[in-house]
Amino acid sequence: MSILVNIVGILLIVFIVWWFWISNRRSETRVEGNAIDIIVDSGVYEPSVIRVRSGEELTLRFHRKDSNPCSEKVLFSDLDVSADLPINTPYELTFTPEQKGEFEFACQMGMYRGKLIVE
Ligand SMILES: [Cu+2]
Repeated sequence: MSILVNIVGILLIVFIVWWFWISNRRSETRVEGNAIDIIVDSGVYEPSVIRVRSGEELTLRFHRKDSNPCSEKVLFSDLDVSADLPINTPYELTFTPEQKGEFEFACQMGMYRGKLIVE
């Protein structure tokens, strides 16, 4: 019985690692031009890891399809940028990331998570 519990526990860990690391890594995108479309649906930003150049104006075009109020806000807490996303209407968030580094962004409760990599 305890072996079964261990196996379930290990499978759960594998799933969590896959969900938060591998599946996220797969949706990494480098911005071509100065704008990128981001789908907000089913608990994930797609893409969730976005590479951009520092000092260039950047437009993130959010397409929110999730009616859950949790997905309404997007917060870049380290960059002092935030927005309220309407449902089924593209929302353009434009700013210029000046500082190089990795900046997490998330919904208000941190269920949706993404990362902006400024190079
Ligand atoms: Cu949330």
